[in-house]
Amino acid sequence: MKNEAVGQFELDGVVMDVREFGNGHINDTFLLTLKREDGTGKRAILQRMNHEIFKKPVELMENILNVTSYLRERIVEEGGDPERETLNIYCTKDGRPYYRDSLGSYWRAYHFIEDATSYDTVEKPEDFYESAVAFGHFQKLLADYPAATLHETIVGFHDTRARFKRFKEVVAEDKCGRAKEVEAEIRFVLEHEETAEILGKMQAEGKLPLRVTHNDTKLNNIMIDNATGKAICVIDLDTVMPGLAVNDFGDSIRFGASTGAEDETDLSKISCDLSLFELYTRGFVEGCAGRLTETELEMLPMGAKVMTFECGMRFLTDYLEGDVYFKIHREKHNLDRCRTQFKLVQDMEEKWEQMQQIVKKYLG
Ligand code: ADP
Ligand code: GN1
Ligand code: MG
Repeated sequence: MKNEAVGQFELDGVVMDVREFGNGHINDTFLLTLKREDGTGKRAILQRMNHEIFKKPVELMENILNVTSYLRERIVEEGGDPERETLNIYCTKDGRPYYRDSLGSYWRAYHFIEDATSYDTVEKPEDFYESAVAFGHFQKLLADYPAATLHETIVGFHDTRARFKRFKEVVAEDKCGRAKEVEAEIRFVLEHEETAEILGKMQAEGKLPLRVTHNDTKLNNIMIDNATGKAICVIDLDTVMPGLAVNDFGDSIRFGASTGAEDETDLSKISCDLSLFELYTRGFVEGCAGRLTETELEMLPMGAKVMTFECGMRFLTDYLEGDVYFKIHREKHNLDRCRTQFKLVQDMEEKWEQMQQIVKKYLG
């Protein structure tokens, strides 16, 4: 259906080529090559939003339009370049930020951010540091955004307690008959009930403030400028909604401070690299520019552990449910992903004291 969608957007030229692009687990992303009237080339991104996951794509696009317009103003105030430092939407020929095709799928198009790369692994520690500054800065830029006006694009997205409860239901149902083979992993989840509880509890008690957060702070959701090495743009804004700063921090650590890929099958390659942890902590605290409370700072290691645990639990839930949420590229892919996350949690537990010591350096 991409061919139907391509023709609907008010693009900067004639579409010459359409091909699949990127390594996201959720949306279908395509790269469009365009030819402008003056004969020069241009590129654009076309995405089919996953409306099984994002149930209200129209509200989602309203969030993105509002957040990117707001960011645009802040970026201009800071003297930045809003064409490259935030996502820019192409509207359809009838002026909407999305197109609904004849099968009911929703599509959107973005300006392509040229001369920048999104990395799937930390190739250079500096990139990870830069991504930390950018995610922290993103939070700072949105600090005064009226959070209550944002739609919750996935209800309870990082409500780890609710996910824990759902996990137990999925195990009890065991609709694909897979529970038997993953008894050890199930036990690991059940032994971590406290980890599932802690941040929600602190939030309910008013110890952690609700902020506008990104909620999917993987390294590949940042564009890094090829020439300067600076992280210029935070992308994948589908999950921007009220959340916890420690979770934004934690999700980055989960992905970027791991010594192996998210789906590595050799678990001996998986651990939490403390020098990357420290580098990210430094960058994130700098980017947030004094906005984090003392309790938030103290809870950064917990954010890392909870996000890693939650993600592992989500992969395992999806495995037990028959791989209905995350895109998989091989059999047991979600199980492999789950195992790396639990290995990381274990490793963080062993390094807990050191993680606390690192964060202490940035307190006060
Ligand atoms: P998903 O939710 O599936 O992860 P993303 O929005 O993160 O989807 O897009 C997937 C990939 O496409 C990104 O990791 C990035 O490489 C690329 N991408 C997305 N938007 C842009 C853009 N505006 N310019 C350049 N590349 C982009
Ligand atoms: C998904 O969309 P993507 O690939 O950036 C997921 C994240 C997970 C991540 C695990 C909307 O992120 O929550 O942490 O996969 N996004 C959604 O790699 O569920
Ligand atoms: Mg992404």
